Amino acid sequence: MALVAATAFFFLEIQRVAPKWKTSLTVSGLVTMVAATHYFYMRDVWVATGNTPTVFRYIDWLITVPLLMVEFYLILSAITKVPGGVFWRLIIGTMVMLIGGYLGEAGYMNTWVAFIIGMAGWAMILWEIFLGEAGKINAKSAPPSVQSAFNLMRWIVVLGWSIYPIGYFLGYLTGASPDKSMVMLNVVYNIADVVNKIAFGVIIWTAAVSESDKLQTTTK
Ligand SMILES: *C/C=C(C)/C=C/C=C(C)/C=C/C1=C(C)CCCC1(C)C
Repeated sequence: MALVAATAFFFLEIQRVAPKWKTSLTVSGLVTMVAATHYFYMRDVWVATGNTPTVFRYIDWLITVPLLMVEFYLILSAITKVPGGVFWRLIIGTMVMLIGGYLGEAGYMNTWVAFIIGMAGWAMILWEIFLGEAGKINAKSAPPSVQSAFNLMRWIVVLGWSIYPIGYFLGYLTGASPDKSMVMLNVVYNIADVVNKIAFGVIIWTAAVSESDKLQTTTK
């Protein structure tokens, strides 16, 4: 329900911000909308069968995580020209991370090997936003409000996202009984999704509103 409410909020706020920020808010609303829809599917699977809805969770992530990565690209593009390589490196890192995780969770690969592949994908993303070109463009060209948004967003990708590998670890790698560990896994993933999708969008909304207000006062 929080994801549904966040969707309404982001979509309604689109009309309040300057044109070059509208796409960022649209994408934030799409992320929470796609996730809310998948949570309805996931709830049905869980209630009807008691099984972990792994397939729906990964379909959701395969759509929403690339969209979150697009946000990094968009907020930098709102202020300067950004090479396409930034976008592709973020997407490739995302795919390695999620495909690795899925192969482990769905039982197609040893859970430890899959975990390590997933961690490598996440490391690629972190490298790009901290030390790679995206991080450099932010440090060089972004105004203070965008820099602080970019900075908060990348800490979400470090701290907020670290909840997922912890969930995976608790779900598959502790040796606990599947019944208990699957409840843990789902609770942890659910909390992580709320934080990482809604808080991430709110940070972008803050930068968009403050940059738009600035434009308004300078043109008056
Ligand atoms: C909205 C959904 C989001 C932000 C999902 C993010 C998912 C991850 C950061 C998953 C990470 C994983 C690893 C780093 C290791 C392997 C297992 C995963 C896929 C859970």
